[in-house]
Amino acid sequence: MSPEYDAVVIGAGFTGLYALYRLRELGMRIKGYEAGEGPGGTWYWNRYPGAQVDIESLTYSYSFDEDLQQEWHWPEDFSKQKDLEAYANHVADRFDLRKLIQFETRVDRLRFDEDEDLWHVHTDAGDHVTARYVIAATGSLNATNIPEFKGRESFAGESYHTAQWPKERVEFAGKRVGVIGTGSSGVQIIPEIAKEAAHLTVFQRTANFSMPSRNRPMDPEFEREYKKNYRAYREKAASDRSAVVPHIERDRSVFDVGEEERERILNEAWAARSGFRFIRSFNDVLTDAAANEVLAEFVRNKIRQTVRDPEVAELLCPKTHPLGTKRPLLDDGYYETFNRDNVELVDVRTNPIVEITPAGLRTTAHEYELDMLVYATGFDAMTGALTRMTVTGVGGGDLRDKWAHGPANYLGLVIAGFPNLFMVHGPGSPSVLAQMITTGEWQVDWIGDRLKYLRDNGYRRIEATADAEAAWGQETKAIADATLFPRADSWYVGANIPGKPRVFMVYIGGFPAYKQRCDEVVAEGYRGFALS
Ligand code: NA7
Repeated sequence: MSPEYDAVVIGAGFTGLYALYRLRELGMRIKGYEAGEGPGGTWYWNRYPGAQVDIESLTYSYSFDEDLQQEWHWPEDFSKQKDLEAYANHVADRFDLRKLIQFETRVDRLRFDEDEDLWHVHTDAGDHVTARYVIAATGSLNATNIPEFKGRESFAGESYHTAQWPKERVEFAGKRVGVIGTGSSGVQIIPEIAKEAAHLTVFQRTANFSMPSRNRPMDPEFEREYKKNYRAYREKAASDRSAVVPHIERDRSVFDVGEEERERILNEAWAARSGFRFIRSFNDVLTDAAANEVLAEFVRNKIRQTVRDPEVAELLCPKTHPLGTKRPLLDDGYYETFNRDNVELVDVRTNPIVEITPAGLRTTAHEYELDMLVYATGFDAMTGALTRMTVTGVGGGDLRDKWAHGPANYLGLVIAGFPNLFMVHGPGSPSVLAQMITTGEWQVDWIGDRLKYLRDNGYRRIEATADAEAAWGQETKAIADATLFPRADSWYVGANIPGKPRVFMVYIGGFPAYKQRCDEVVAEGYRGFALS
């Protein structure tokens, strides 16, 4: 039996779009499925007020087409959701990708046919197609997490999750709004709601480290210069561990410099508008707890200088995890928001949320009456998009069972027992700890090269060996264990989802090392893969 498609691409976010482009270039018969009504993935779904990217758009954008990067104009340094969504639509049209994608269709079941070496792909719209390969461009932060609070359904007011925000304008004026969550989404939406709502109550379980983005309209001179040297900037990003430019990198410890010099360096890094850059102002921030604490205290002092009420300021000071071991945030006036009379901060670490009531929310200390509840409660990160589908591999193996103790994988790209299935930004890849458009392009190119090789050499099945997978798991764990990352209860380790196995899910050896590892494997005759 010959499959209908050479490949199905799941997801039309930025990597899914590029995967469609690239595989079509290779002359493949392809089909894309996308749950949203349009392309953009993260930037389609997260349309809450204040949503914007925290890496400069001249970097956080496609590099595969020179005309595209020269012609596209980003209005601000850090693009708003609507501009990123417009860009995704532009790319879909410009490269004629839309016709390859079936929108408003969610892939809900994948089954590998061992006799025919192909995937059966089923959707919630009742489609059933076959494809030799499946590319899961399903995103790292796609499966939304709404905690199972008692009484959640009983709430009489409006409620929204930030990543399922309606397309229609949501009215905050005159309302008592509660926001649960103070991660990236929380710190972006909170200042926006505060400007309009009658009253805003912020329910904070964990204070986070956030830096000012100082977002501003694109400077035409800067844009010209950047575009003139785009190739060099892209090369720099490709050789950077987080795939970002420009960056500050100093090969010295926090303790190698005197206090004055350290303060100067940190202030300079603080102004650099990037958590990645701030952390890398010294070389031991993520490996030495004492060094980390110096930077953490620097940030806490910024918070104390900004927030007028000392008790509120102290509550906003992160003390539960080392700086950088949860995503460092960028904000536009987050801390200043707590100087407003209509904003209240509630500590739900000390007094946890007990239940949602028809009238609002009750903690162990108090009941809060609310007209609207906003869940900025994040995602079942890295694995949720795949484990929410039913994925059946060889011998009837279910991916959920396979990943019950952690997301075993090889190179963050493939999973033993699930042949011909490739992940982009999967667990075990640099994923969310690097700039995801550039790393996504690279992973898609790598996958494309493999598919071409398989086709040109008459193979129709590729799979990771169990040994290679186990070794990759040990390698990624060893890299993480040499850092402070595993100490934090972050979504990088699945700590935000009750019952999720605690495994550090990101490859943090850096993007250049990651590329080298993936390329070495190929150069060594597809080490760790079985081809047939
Ligand atoms: P995050 O970063 O996972 O933030 C979710 C927030 O919701 C975080 O403050 C959580 O507190 C809070 N949360 C989650 N569950 C609960 C419960 N049960 N009670 C109280 N508070 C809760 O998601 P975001 O959408 O903000 O950002 C995701 C990523 O997008 C971001 O890191 C960037 O990479 C882009 P916790 O910290 O778990 O105590």
